Formats: sequence, C-alpha cells, structure tokens
Amino acid sequence: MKFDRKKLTNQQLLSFYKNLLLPRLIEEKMLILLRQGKISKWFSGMGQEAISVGSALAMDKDEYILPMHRNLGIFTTREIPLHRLFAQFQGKASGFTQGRDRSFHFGSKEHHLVGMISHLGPQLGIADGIALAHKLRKNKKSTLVFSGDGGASEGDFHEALNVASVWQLPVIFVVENNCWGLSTPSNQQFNFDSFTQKGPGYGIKTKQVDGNNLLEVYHAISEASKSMKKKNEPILIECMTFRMRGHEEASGTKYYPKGLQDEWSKKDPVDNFERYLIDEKILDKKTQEDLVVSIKASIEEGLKLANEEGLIEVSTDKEVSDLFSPFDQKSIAPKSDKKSDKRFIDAISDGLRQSMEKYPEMVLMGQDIGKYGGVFKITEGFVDQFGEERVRNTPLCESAIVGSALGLSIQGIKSMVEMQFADFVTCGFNQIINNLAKIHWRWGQNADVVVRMPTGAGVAAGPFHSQSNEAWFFHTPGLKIVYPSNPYDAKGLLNAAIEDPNPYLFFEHKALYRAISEEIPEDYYTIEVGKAKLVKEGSNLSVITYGMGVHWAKDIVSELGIEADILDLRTLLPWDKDAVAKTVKKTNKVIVLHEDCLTGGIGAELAAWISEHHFQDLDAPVMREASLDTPIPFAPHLEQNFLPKERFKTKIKALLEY
Ligand SMILES: Cc1ncc(C[n+]2csc(CCOP(=O)(O)OP(=O)(O)O)c2C)c(N)n1
Repeated sequence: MKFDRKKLTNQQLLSFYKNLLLPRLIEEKMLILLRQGKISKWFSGMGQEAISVGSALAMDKDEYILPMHRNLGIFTTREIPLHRLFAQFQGKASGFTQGRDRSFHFGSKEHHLVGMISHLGPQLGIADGIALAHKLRKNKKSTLVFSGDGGASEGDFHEALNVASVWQLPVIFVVENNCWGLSTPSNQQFNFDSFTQKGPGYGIKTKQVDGNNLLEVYHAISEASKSMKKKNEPILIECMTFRMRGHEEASGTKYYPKGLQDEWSKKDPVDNFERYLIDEKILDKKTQEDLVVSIKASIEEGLKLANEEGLIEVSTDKEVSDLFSPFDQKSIAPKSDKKSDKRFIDAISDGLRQSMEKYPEMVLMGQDIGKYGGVFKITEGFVDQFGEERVRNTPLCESAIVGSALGLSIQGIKSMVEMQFADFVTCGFNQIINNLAKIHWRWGQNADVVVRMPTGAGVAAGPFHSQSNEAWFFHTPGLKIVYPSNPYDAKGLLNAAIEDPNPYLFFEHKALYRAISEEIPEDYYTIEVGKAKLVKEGSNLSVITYGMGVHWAKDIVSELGIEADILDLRTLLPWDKDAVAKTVKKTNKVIVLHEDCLTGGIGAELAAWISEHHFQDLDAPVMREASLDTPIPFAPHLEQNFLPKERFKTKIKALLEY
C-alpha cells in the first residue's frame, strides 16, 4: 500500500496513527467482552477504520458528521470520552441516550455528531438539511454523511443525492463500499461497477479512493471540504474497503468465499499505516508498544468508570416528559382589535406569513410552493416577500425533505414542510415516525418541524387524494397533532405549532379551504395547544369531534333539534381529557364522530378512555361514528356513502333514545 503524506508533518502522522489505533484496540476489547456476555451486540468496523478516522480528521471539529454502524472511529476521533462511550453501550446514564437506544444510535451536539437510526438511509436527508442551513447562513462549512453500499439501495440515497445536487448543498456523501450488505454481495445489491458511475446521473462529482489507506481517505475528504469552503456543491466519495468480521458478531462470516478475508487482511488499514510509519522512521517499535499500552490503559479506565456506574434509576415521569423539548406555551393575544373576514385557506396563509416574519430564518419546503404558490395557493406571493431561499420548491421526495427539515432544526432553524396532499406523507413516513418523533427522547435533539397536511374527503378525489390519516400519527409518541375546524383556530394553532420547538402534524381539511370564512384578528396570535373548545352547548348528549366532523355535528344537531354539547378537540395529541371529562359528566351520553375510518381511529381511544375513567357518569354506551373501514372511493355518491354523516344521523338518534 502506497502512502502519500503530501504536506503532513511527522507529528501529524503520528497523531493520525494514534487515532487509527484507538478504535482497533477498543474493538479488540469489545470482542472479548462480547464473548464474556458483557455487551449485547457488536457491529464491527475492523478493517474499515481508515475511513472513519480519515474522515473525522479531515473535517473541522464544528462540521457535522452523520455516521453509521461501523464508524466507531468517528466517535473516538471526535474525542468522545471513552467512559461515556462505554456507558452508552451499556445503557447507563452517562451515555448519550439515557439507556433508550443502543450502540452508535446517538448524536451529540457538542461533538457535532448525528447518530443513525437503524433504517440507515434516513441519515442522508438530514445531512442535506444541515448543509442547507450552512448554505443559507453562508457559513462555508461542509457536512459529511455515510452510507454503506447496501444502504445505498434505499430510496433515501437517491432522494438525498438528488436534493443535494439540485440545491447545490455542501454535503460529502461517503459510500463505504465493503462489497457486502450482511450476507448479500454487491452483485445482488446493485448492477453497476462502482458508485462513481452514479454521481454523474445526479449531476454530482465523484471520486473513488482506497478506503483502507488512511492518507488517501484523509486527502480526499480534506480536498472536498476545502473546495466546499469556496463553492457549495455536493460530492460523492466511494471508499473501497472490506468488512473483516461478520455483519454483527453473532451472524458470522460463513458466506464469505474462501480466501477473501486472507486477501483483505493483507490490506489491513492499521497494519499498513503502522508499517509505513516504521519504514519511514516516523515511528519506532518501542514508541508503538508504549502507545498500545497507554491506549489499552485508557480503555480499561473508561470501562472501569462505566462498569462502576449503577443502572439508571427508572422514572416513568422522565421517560414521558423527555419525549418533548421543554416548552411552556403562553398563548399570545393579537396586538390590536383589527379583524377581517378570512376563509379557512386565507387564515392558514396569514398565519404562515406572519410566522415567517416573526422567525427570519424559518424555511418553507414543499412541492410547487414557490412561485406557483402551492396547489392550494397557500403560499401564493410568499416568494416575492421572502425569497426563493426561504420558500423552497422541492423535488418530489418527501423523505429527503422531512429529513432536511430535521437537519435545519439541528442547526436551530424552524421549518414547515407542506405535503401536497396528506396522502403523500406515506413517502416521508419513516422520517416522521422514526426520526422527528423519537430524536428528542433518544438524545435530546429537538425536531422543530411542522408538517402541514391538506387532508380529507368531499372533493371526489379518490383513495390517494382524500384520505384521513391522523390516526397513523396519533399512535406515535413524540408527535403533536393539531386539527383545526375553523379559520380562527387554524391561524392561531398554526402559529402555535410553529412557535413550539417540537414536531407537529397540522391537519387542514381541504374541503373547508374555501367553504368557510369568519372575522379573525389581523395580527399574529396563538391558541393554546391541547385545549378543546365547546362550540355548541346542550344538555342531552355530547358529540366529541374535530375537523369536518364539527360541521357535520352542527348541521345534524340543528336539523334534528337536539340539545347537545359539541366539543371540538382542535388538538388530537395531546387531547384535552379535562374537557372530555367535563362534557361527559354534564350530559352522561357521548358519541365520538370523525371522518377517519372507524377501526383504531381517534374515537376508539376516546371511547376506551371514557369507559375506563367515567363509566359511572355514563347513561349509555360510548358510541362512535366514522367512515367505513374501506379505502375512500372516488365517485361522489360512493364517497358520500363512505363518509359518516348520514349514519351519524341514525346513531345520534339512537343515543338520544337510549
Ligand atoms: C430499512 C432497513 N432494512 C434492513 C435493515 C437490516 N440491516 C441492517 S444493516 C444491513 C446491511 C447494510 O449493509 P451496508 O449498508 O452495505 O452496510 P454494512 O453493514 O456493510 O456496513 C441490513 C440489511 C435495516 N437496518 N434497515
């Protein structure tokens, strides 16, 4: 193996060697501990250390790196204290996730690291967002993100590269091509010779390096990072390497052809670099041996500290409260009494515009939301007021965009992502459910993102443009969900959602956009999240509902002349238990109505809770009415049959007569 030191001094080379040796020696120790049953699982990076160490050495300390499961060398080169690293592996309190996530699934703001989630690919979109923040702030900084060759088969890889190229983001994409994904060799993973062939298709420069050669990796990343200080543009660097051990220790290496490991062991990154330094007389045997002794001692010391640390004391309150970044909402009243008549859609647009004025760095992202103003025209005129950098037309890739929103949040920038239709959120689902929702609880990073969801039926648009899908998110701890039914609430709740540094889904019924209007304050204001509103009062029964359900309930209650409380939940997560309890106690009969399908809907949770906690207050079973448990059909009369309005009429009468 040939090493080209370029202008590196002897001292630098020695320090590089120390950095390279550390993860190798930690791994050797971990393998012993694994055999002794003292750690649960180990993803070995043996043979690949030069990539992690070379990359981390090449990046500025305040530049973000997003590592994967074989990048121990990133964490050690970024000087994570060893006892904290080991405490993390053991699920102890001085680790980074309070025992909530394992191994390298953690980030550290202090060290500018964003740890992976198991799903691999979602890391890539986050890097785009971090880089976007640098670009917008003209920081002249790059962001480095890893993918394995296997993980690069995921759609996230395509999406993130495409976005980085279209937006010319300073991201260094490093593909660690170890030629295997678990037991699957490259020829069953992709049908091309090298990742360098992929870059041109995306309009991205590429480079291939020997990933086992520390200096080649270092120079390639340094060069990329330096060039990004002059010009924002992404690069894809393929590092050729080999995973010397199993995918994780338990799964073995039987699938490797005979002789392959021997062949690669000759290219061992640590041995080769060590030999080079000895040959060049930069390192001598005695210094090398002393170094091993001192690193081993520091590993033992770190382990001792981690071992001595007791188990985390369980606190259910803390487990629950750590879901969200602390935020004490105080609702903000409008500055003046000025009011004007606004349709539902205008109220949303108004709130969004005023929030953009309030937060000068806030970014909006979505398909066609730029000059075109979005398919529903919510952002019409926004580009003129805020510019194209802040009102960003995105390629058609929900996952990378939600990931980018999280990246912006990591950099302290608020963002709103507009789903063109709520239905399309499926393509960004993983990022919402597994990244936005869990990241604060896992390692304390907030996700300051609002995803706007034009939802609902009544426009004869069929199964993929009319769904109600709030229940998918309702079941996910770590998200907040608001679902206003009128212009006043829509503006106030949208502003509130944007103000809160936590992740929100903001549902807006598109059939209400132009169908309803009311006088609302012209100034900025917020409404308290988590509070329901009694929109009609009556003593015979209670209808608990939200969104379009509020309008159906009002129509039918007045058509039938029923004296009913109608409670508009407004916020679905967290929903207002006090308000629900109050109306149940008052009328003793309750029906939950929603547009979403019946089974597993919000109504199921409410009915269960009311039955469990207010059984004694009930004079009738808690009833529910909702859409059919089928996809939503397109033909208007079938759609009407699917929706619950007519059935609700029968149900409410039955409840009244019960
Ligand atoms: C979405 C998803 N599918 C499957 C897996 C299981 N899995 C974890 S790592 C891995 C192989 C990854 O291969 P590669 O990206 O090449 O990285 P390497 O392990 O070789 O470093 C697989 C299949 C996963 N974690 N996430």
